[in-house]
Amino acid sequence: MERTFVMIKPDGVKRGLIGPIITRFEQKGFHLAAMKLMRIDRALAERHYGEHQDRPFFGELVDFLTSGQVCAMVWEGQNAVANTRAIIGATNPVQASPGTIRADFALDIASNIVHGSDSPESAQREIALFFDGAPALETMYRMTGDGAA
Ligand code: YYY
Ligand code: MG
Repeated sequence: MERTFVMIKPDGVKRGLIGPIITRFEQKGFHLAAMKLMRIDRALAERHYGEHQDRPFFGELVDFLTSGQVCAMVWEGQNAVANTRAIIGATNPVQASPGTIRADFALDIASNIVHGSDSPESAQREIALFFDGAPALETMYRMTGDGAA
């Protein structure tokens, strides 16, 4: 059993797409282990996307991620990291296959609705960043609305 970190970005939350996105992971057979609606600060956004800090789009990426609430989630199941990335689709929605979240819900690479960890190591790092350590093994639904806009 593997765990991965998925985050619905501010565009997905604002457009009311939390439900349809969660449905896709549930339909595939994954188990929602943790969920938190939250507003993140620049420090957390910068740490989360630390690998991209030298890329030209980094500043805009951090602006975007801190522009509204995000829905942070932990999903678990077989090959959760790779399977989740497949459901999410290619980074650029133009290249994403029909039926993936990014192909079906997004137009632009900068606002591509959802994030998914790219490896088990990234998943572990990101879960720790967003959930203050690994969530309890039992299902934990926590809708806090921290710092709601
Ligand atoms: O893992 P994934 O989200 O598919 O792509 P990354 O290469 O890790 O980039 C993270 C994030 O950065 C991407 O989801 C959108 C944004 N981005 C961008 O705005 N412009 C690019 N040319 C590449 C990525
Ligand atoms: Mg990535």
